Amino acid sequence: MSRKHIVAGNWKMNKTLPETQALLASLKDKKNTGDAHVIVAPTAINLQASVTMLQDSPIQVAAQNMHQAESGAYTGEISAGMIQSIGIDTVILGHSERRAYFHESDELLAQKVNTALAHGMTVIFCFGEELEDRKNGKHFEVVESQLKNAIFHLTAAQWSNVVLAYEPVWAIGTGETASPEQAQEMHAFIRKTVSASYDEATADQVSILYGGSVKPGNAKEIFSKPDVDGGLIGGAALNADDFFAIVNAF
Ligand code: G2H
Repeated sequence: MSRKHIVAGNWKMNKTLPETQALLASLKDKKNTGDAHVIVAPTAINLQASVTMLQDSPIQVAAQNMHQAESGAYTGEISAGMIQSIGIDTVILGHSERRAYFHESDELLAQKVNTALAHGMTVIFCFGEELEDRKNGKHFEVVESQLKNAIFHLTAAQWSNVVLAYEPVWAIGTGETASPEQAQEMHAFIRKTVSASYDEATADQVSILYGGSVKPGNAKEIFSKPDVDGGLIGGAALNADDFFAIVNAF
């Protein structure tokens, strides 16, 4: 299987401009010894400077969010066209922090996904169950409904611009990590669900990343699982040594 391995750093609301430049300078010096495609997602205000700094680097820049509308009276928001106009064509959508703190529903996310794909952008689509769901044995059901409500309206062809990121909410920034077996079990379920709604070829080509307290110490084992194609990294992406230890776990 020749699915792309991806390690993406979601910097969240961290790093001022000087701090962003310092971290990017350190990242540029690191050697990628494996085959992972590396992405960083700094905060919106630092995207342009990041693109400029990474011009001669294979490290790609992504946005953490965008609005579903083309333009207009949406104070504080950024559009797909604005992101693309500075040379970025990848956006993270549906992160659990956006869902929890900014009330982003599956329906809204479906609109954002549509806008991004209409622009030819690649979407890293995040989803995952909460602790209560897992305790109640509803984790598969919740994940399936998040996928069905937000992205299963896409055509099979559109899936070539979709990357999935399974992030169990109970493992985000908590130090708790899904075990490699739990990650594999869910990733295999996700792939089976995509296959059932589309076809095997679509399911086989989509990269499914795991996110939630991935660290240098646990990345290799998680990434060794057959349906785990990479990681979406939060806290550990804020340090160049830690991030590249994870990148080089492939
Ligand atoms: C999950 C992850 C990055 P962390 O949010 O998206 O963050 O690695 O800090 O759990």
